[in-house]
Amino acid sequence: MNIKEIVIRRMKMKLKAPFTTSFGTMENKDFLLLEAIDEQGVVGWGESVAFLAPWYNEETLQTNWHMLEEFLIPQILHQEITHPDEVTKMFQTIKQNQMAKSTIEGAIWDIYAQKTNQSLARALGGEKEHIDVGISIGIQSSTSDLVQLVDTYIKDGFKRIKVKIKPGNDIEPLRALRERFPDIPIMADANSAYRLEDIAVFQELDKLDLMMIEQPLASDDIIDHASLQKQITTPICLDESIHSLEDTRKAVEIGAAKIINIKIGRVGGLTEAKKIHDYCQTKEIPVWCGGMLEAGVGRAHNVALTSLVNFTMPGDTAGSNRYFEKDIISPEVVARNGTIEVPQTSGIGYDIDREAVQQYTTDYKVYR
Ligand code: OSB
Ligand code: MG
Repeated sequence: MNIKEIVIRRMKMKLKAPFTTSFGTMENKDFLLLEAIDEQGVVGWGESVAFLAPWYNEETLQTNWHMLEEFLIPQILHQEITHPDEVTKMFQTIKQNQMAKSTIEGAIWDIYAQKTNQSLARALGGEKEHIDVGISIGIQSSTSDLVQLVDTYIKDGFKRIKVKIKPGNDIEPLRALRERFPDIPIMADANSAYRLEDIAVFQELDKLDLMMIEQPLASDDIIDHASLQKQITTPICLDESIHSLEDTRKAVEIGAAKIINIKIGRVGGLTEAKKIHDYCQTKEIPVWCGGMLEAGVGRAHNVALTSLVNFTMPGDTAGSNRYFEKDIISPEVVARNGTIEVPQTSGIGYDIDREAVQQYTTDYKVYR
């Protein structure tokens, strides 16, 4: 393929409910949507998972646009590409900025799957026809609200419940949940809000038979994660710390994580995500697919990736209707009884709803 045109759109979609993490509350999902068109008119889509503000990692919607416009798009336009794995190599001289890189790489994978007449899932080597999904719940204003919400999600069939925690809002809500739901898989995600000195909190959480604790400590401190893991039996799962296969290898080798959350954007794209999956499989480290409150395109990529066999734990990618009144794909991603069907049609397997895309677009630019 040879990409002759790329369109970047800035999107704004209202979330059905505000989402609160240890860093703050999001009311809208603001993101970049990328459309790439090749010389034969085949169209591929990519979605940036960078947020408006750099609270999750250092990338933002604007830094992604800057990187795409100044460095990444010029490397891709009018170049012959035979396989999406080549994109990682084309970006090799550009440091970091994984989410920006992943935005283009995802679109190239979509085009590649279409041109080879297969679903994105199959193109990646995925075999599963259904994937299990859990749900990630933001911090609630009261424990009784949380318990009630979890009750409805369990009735919806979600395969595990993830709860966001922050200092002062951790042991009490988790203990209440465990008392009310003794047998369901529950986990906590701290989004880096703690330090090793907070060990007392983790020793209490360790008594609640949690499935895992996700990213308790700073993103750049896998050494402290290894110390923490030695002191608790609940598995630690790393999210923000993992940007590459190399990060994964080091974390696993020093015992900083027993489970890895793979996010396509955070690791620079599907090619690297697949490498991490394969490595973890050889080390018998389970992986699951994290979420970034994606709209339809990012959600479709997550579904395809999760069809790989070592995604043995339920991911965070719920159906479109958990997040938005109306998504930008048709049909929307549907979770029924905690499972999503992996589409078998060519490419990402969902059509783009161009009317919806236009409705949510607040700015755009075309590159040729
Ligand atoms: O840490 O996994 C996270 C949402 C935004 C930013 C970071 C995270 C999350 C979630 C929600 O946990 C995942 C989802 O439902 O898409
Ligand atoms: Mg997380």
